[in-house]
Amino acid sequence: MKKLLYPLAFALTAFLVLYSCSAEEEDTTPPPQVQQPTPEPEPQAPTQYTLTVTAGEGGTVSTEGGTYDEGTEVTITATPAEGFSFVRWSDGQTDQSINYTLNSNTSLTAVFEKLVYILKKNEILIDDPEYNIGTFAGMIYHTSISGSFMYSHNGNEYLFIPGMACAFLGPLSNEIINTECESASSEEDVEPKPGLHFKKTTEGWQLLKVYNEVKTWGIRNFKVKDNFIAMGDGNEIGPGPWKGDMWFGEILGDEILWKKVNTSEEQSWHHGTTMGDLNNDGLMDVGGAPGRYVPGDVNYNESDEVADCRTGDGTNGGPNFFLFMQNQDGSFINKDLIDYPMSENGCRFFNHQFSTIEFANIDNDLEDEIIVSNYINNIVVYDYNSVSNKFELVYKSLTPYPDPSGIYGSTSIKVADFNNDGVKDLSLAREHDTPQGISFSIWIGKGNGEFEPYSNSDPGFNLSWREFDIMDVDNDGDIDIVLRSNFGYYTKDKETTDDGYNNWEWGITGPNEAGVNPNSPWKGILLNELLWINDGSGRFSIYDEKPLYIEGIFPQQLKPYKVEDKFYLLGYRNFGYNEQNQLKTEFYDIELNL
Ligand SMILES: [Ca+2]
Ligand SMILES: [Ca+2]
Ligand SMILES: [Ca+2]
Ligand SMILES: [Ca+2]
Repeated sequence: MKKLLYPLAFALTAFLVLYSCSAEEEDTTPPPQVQQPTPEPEPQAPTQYTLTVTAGEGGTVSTEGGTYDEGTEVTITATPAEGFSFVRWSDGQTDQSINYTLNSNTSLTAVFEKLVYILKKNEILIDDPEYNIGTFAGMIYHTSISGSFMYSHNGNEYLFIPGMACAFLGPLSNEIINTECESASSEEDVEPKPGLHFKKTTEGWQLLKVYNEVKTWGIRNFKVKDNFIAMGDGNEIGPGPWKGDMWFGEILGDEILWKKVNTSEEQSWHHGTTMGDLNNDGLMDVGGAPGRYVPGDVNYNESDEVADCRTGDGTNGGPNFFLFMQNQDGSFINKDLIDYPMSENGCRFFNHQFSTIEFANIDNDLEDEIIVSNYINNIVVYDYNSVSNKFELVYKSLTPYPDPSGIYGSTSIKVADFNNDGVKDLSLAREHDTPQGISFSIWIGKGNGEFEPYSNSDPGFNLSWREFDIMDVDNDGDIDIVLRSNFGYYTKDKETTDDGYNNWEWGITGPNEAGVNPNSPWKGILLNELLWINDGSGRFSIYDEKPLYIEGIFPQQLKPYKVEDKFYLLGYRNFGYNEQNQLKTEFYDIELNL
């Protein structure tokens, strides 16, 4: 069979070759006049590709993609969520909305990043019908002292600006537009002023109330704890001796129920103010320093021991702190519960002024201790002795630190565990009116009731801060320090650190004109130097991970607060009065992403 098939296959091949040659020859002949219609070519199925579009953290995309014919142009748009900005697409394109032509299977991701800050501005008008024009402007501008405070209650945020006399400043520089205090020789010559109470709403910060129930000359120190507030008048009107009232507030919804803690005979200069439970009866007690000078029993008039006691009146007396103990009925009574120590020569220890006071439970027993500091930075702790029913000296620092010259006045003490060893530590702010002066220091608790000076930071006077808050601003578990700014931190150039935002002292008018003078060289604020970040051991350095620069706003005060893990600075500024004598006030609510 095989032999038969072979010649057959050969013959067939020869035929095909011949036929093929003749077909080629036929191609050269003209086409026929009438052609049969050629069938449409079978339509080729187009190539399809898949586009996958996804959004990274912080935004959305207009489409998830799909399967498209080759060459299809698809429009896709990336939209950042609040607090984020669009950066780019994963293929490198930087337009938020792109037309993408599909030529292969493609995945595209929109990349977003968190904004350094979210700024919300709102402006309000504050009626000032009853008080001298300039009063509220001076309180917003806050020329001198540091008593404005914020607090949270029932998930809401509040700001209280205590009344201040003798601060009648216009919105520009140091323009005095009211002279009520020009000839005042003491606070008695001047009417105290009401506080201003604000709340954060969905429409921004709004005035809740002008608080005529709590009129003050100048609050310097305050403390907010649980639902209670203590604030002490630390005005320095006239040559002194200065005096004012201590106030206790109970937070009830949007209200604060204020009461005066002292009698009129008990008015004092409350450079320091604190609050806590000194006797474990569940009622807040209020403390004020330096307190009242109390003469001693021994007269040293005729010997050089006068110098040893240094009391000025030749006795072994000294200032007694005010300890306003709260009674069950909510009233307060000043009780002299401190057993002030005497030295061997019969002089009283610490007969100089202690300018700040704090109540805090350092040893974790049932009561708070009394912690005080004076102008040479001694830190002294008194603890309750249930046998004597007195607070007795348990610690006195050996070394004035860091400045033995004694020119740094203590302004406030705050207690926290700054080095995370489970033992409470102290932070202490100071002031001085020279450019070298304002600083704060950390004293580490040793666990035996003693403290050790550990670190010292000097943010410098040019930053114009007074007092500080402690909170974990960057959510790393370590307590950080936030300076409380009086005037804001203006900058000419956000990149300049040596001659820019800190090249400014009180009295220079430039920064105050910024925002209203288009030719002002000041461009905005730089917030880095407000934030002192804890390295976990209790050493602090300026936040420097990125510039916290905000262009075009010039707050006169900046106050920090936190809501859950979000960190904010609330700034505000006055722009003077309108024709109806209403104070124009602008709020800058700044959420920072650190
Ligand atoms: Ca108590
Ligand atoms: Ca205690
Ligand atoms: Ca500690
Ligand atoms: Ca921290």
